Amino acid sequence: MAPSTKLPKDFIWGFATASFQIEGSVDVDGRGKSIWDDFLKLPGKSLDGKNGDVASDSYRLWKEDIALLASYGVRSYRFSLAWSRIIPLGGRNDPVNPKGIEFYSKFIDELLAHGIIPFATLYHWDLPQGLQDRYGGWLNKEEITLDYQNYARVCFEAFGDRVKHWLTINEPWCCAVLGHGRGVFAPGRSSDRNRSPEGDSSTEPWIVAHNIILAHAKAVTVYREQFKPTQNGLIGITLNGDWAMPYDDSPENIDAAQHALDFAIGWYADPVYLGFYPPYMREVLGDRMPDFTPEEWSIVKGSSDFYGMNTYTTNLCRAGGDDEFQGLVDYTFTRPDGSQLGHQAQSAWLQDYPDGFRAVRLSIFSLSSIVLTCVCEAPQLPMEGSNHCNYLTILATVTDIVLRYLQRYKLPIYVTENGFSVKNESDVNADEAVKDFDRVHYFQGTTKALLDAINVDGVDIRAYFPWSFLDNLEWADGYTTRFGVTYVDFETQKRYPKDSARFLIKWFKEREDPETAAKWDAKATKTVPPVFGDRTNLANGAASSKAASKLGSEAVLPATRWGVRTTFMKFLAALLAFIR
Ligand code: GBH
Repeated sequence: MAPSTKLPKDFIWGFATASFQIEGSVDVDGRGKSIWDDFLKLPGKSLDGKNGDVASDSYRLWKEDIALLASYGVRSYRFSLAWSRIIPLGGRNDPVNPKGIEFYSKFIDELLAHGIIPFATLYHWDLPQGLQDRYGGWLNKEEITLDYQNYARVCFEAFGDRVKHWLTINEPWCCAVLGHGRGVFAPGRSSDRNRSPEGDSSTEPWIVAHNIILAHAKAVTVYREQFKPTQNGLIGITLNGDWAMPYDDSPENIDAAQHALDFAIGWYADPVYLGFYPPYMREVLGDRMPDFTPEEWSIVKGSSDFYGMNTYTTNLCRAGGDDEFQGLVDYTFTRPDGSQLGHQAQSAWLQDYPDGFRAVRLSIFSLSSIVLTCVCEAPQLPMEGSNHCNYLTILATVTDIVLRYLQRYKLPIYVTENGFSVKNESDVNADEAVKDFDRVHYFQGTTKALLDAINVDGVDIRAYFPWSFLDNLEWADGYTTRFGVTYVDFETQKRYPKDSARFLIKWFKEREDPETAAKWDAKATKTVPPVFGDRTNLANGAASSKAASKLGSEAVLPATRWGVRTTFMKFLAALLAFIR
């Protein structure tokens, strides 16, 4: 029997963002500073010299943004709460800011009114500056774990009656390595004295990661003990994890791929899901690698209800090099024969590589079987240009392998980020940028892999959130790099849906389980017309007529929230499909 082409019951999809990348309005309504506010204003810290003072202006445009999301027909929205709006100085004895609570509270209400499930991240890198100044932020285990736990408690209390999906920490690897090792992200600490007057890259990243894991576990403990019995939500951490493929089939490079995964994913996932640090990390780091006490392990192990996964690309791994943050493994996108692994994004670390995914169909508890298959198959495939789509049908994508690899943690997977930055997208105007072919191509590959992982390989995946809903502040890249499925003109703050938005919306609408769709449609008390399908302009009137008509003429999407007539049409369509 052919595998199903539908998504499972209750599958959640939507788009993702993070507070500091989109909100702006940094000094209104009592917000305290975060470590990113001043960091980006230091010379040389952001690529274009710009900062987060305005960003995508979403703190002001929140209602329009939710209307736009609703017009896209999403089922969920992944956003993050700004700690320093809620507790401006950050600490457990510092005052809570009623205006911060009020903002996110009405934000959540508005999402729910549109039938959109709020998927809230507590921490997406914007630590209150107050805590950095007071005691060194994530470096101070006693203080930060209690302050984070308190902040989490305040959020559960204020929003937990309505938020049923919590992410504790986004990508702790980045806070540890980029913030305290390479020094390219706030707070910018590093041994490199050209970069930072203080910091120790050989010790701090391991300490920071350790403290983040414990803080996460403490927040989860509070949730499970004090809130879950009445609020009944899910809570977990979300980790970045790109696939690691051996450069060739030499034994040392096959080991190198596993070592890369140990340092990128296992560093966090092994403690949280399995209750130990990867032995290879101890081997490399010796006593620089911290350990938990038995009591700490007892709350760390099992401290996530699901596997939260952010994934973007694949790295070819070669043993050697001195980069400890990559497990003493060299990364490259250039194959032994000189060809590129995939299509290059604007971001140097990102290539679109949609073929690793389906190379192995077996269950994935043994890494070597996977990588061997990849290595054997991948180099013979045509890699560039129009052939891409052909081999998509032969082998799907990298994410698929990652998805199956993560089954070793034996929990449902929520894909909380996945996306692509189109090269030079910031150099063209809105009319050009919305034709984001490379991003569409990327999502063609990853969505196919997603579906195959679910329906062919039987991986339990419950959600998918492309990054990002809007073009936004791409951290140290400033505004030079765009990941949005919606173009933002940063001069006017107008929003223009890109072709990738259209592709994804249509893709998900066509594959949603009809009962699930009907159930969620019924929850909306407010509706807006779909942005694609009837040529209606966006809620804020921002779509260029050109972009809107281009999109409208090609993609007529069912107006799923428009009641009985639509339901009947859908029923007819399903019946026809069945007869055929
Ligand atoms: C995500 O990180 C973030 O959660 C999100 O905020 C961000 O906007 C989005 O991706 C796009 O970047 O500096 O060469 O050592 C993505 C995962 C992991 C990708 C670290 C960049 C840097 C490698 N990131 N990686 S390097």
